[in-house]
Amino acid sequence: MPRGRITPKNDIEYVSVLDANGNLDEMLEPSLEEKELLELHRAMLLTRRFDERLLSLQRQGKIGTFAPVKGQEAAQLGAVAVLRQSDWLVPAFRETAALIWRGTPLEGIFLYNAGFNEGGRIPDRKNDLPIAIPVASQIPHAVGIAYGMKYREKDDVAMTFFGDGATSEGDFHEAMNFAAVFQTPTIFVCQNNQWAISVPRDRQTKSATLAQKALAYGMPGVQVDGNDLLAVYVASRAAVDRARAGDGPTLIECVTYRLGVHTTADDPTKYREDEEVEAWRERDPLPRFQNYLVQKGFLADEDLETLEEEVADKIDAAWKAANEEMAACADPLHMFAHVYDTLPAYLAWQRDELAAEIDARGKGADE
Ligand SMILES: Cc1ncc(C[n+]2csc(CCOP(=O)(O)OP(=O)(O)O)c2C)c(N)n1
Repeated sequence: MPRGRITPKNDIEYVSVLDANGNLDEMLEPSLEEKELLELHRAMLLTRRFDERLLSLQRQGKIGTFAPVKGQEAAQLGAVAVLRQSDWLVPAFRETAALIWRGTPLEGIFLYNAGFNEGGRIPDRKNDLPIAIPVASQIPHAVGIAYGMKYREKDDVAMTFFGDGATSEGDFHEAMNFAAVFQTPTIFVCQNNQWAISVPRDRQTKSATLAQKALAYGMPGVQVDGNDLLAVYVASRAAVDRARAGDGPTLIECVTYRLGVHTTADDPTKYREDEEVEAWRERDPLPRFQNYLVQKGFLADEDLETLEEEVADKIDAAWKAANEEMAACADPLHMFAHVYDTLPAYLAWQRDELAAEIDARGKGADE
């Protein structure tokens, strides 16, 4: 009986292109045009300011709870930047940057967070799934869609996003297993932002990396600096090219950090140290990418001022449009409008009951 060692063939690659100050490793720089880089920067700035506005509106009681994206913009934008419009985006609940890049209108995101179903509407001809709240539930959906793409002999891919906490859920493991066995064109983007609400990464897994979980299932895993948009882009480009070529799924671990609250319902000062947050703040993806663009000669201070104004105007206009739509949907009966094509009898009954109640109260007020 032999007793030896089995040495798995694969290992984990680590990719970083920009250092903490935005200095470039020229050997690894992806070939992106100035225009594309500036579009990505615009989306990053817009997302940052939009996220800040959402937080301010939530604190004023004008929208409900939401999950801020601050700090994770590069991890999302670097990944979705390689998608075609016909590819599929399968988000969780923190993917504001990805949604904005894919063309979800800001007013829709405002509406959704203000509790209006209308905000969850996916724009026509966009292959994006709605926001998924149950942790990891979206991951099998992405694999199913990718399987469908393969079955139909299309070369579209499905990209899904999730956090470090999601890798402890059964859905993650079942999805990874199925994807590898059936070589589905799925890109798994794990945003390891170090915390699952108050559970730190070292209570989530004993693995040295999250990327290495891919190896157990028989697919490539890569770890990247998730605060470096170019590193995420390089890894995602390779993963998407592989998937389109019929070579199956990839797991990308973006090492990043949630700079703000988990959602507006928690207080992170109760469970994490200020020093940790400060250390990560120095690696903020936004100034880092801006430094890179300045060094390339693509961005000057005046450009930034103009862009800040343009972004602020866009957000103001979207909030105005969202308010108009909210006013148009203010009738409580509106909640029955888009749930079903044909309302089931029990809901039609509830709607009629509510209408009668409103009518009766209205009459009461007149008396
Ligand atoms: C199945 C399920 N369990 C618990 C929750 C409550 N919950 C919401 S977010 C969250 C933590 C998620 O952490 P992670 O996957 O790392 O993503 P992050 O929030 O850090 O982006 C939990 C436990 C939920 N939404 N769904």
